[in-house]
Amino acid sequence: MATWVFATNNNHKLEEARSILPNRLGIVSLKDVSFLKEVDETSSTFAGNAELKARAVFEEVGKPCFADDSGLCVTALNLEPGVRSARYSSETGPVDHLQNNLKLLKNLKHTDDRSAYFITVICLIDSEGQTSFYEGRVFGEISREMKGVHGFGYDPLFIPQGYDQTFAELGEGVKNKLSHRSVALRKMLEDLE
Ligand code: ITT
Repeated sequence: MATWVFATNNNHKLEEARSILPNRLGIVSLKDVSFLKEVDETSSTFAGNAELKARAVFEEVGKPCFADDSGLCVTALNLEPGVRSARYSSETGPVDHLQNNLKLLKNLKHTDDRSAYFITVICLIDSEGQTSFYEGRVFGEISREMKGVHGFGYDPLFIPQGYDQTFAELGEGVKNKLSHRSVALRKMLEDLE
């Protein structure tokens, strides 16, 4: 059976992909292929960073793979934190999701426009080294306080359109139906089949 390496160090992303994609795709992790390097995300675009991550793994491991770069874009903040979502509260320190959420709440404190979207761009590299890109978005609003325990990142603050609870309250069943990542992964799956 063919296997696809999901080039991510984020175990939540890996779990989401494994529950959205069929088992027959044989998704393996970076750990499974002993890829231990950190890839610097130096591009100013989601597609550019997704390609950097996928390319680094393809070149070292030689197996078909895909990577996603994702983030939260908030209308009232000129679409920030965007590509800097992981390191919003500190460019240099370790990723701190709590501090990121607190910074976002602070920056939106006096703002009534709470609209935002999550975006994912996947870069897939096939066994011949050909790249393809798939994008997914989910629109919603930023809550006035953090709520819920599921998911990761900004999930405690993101209320998807049509719901009145955050992704972190709604849990993985709902998130995996609606999310930016699930939209992009389903486009990728359609293309592969
Ligand atoms: P890899 O690069 O190893 O895949 P990462 O967590 O560093 O893992 P990104 O560079 O794509 O991933 O950064 C994504 C950041 O955007 C992440 O740290 C969160 O802050 C936010 N984010 C992305 N997808 C999210 C989601 O589904 N739920 C909540 N926050 C998300």
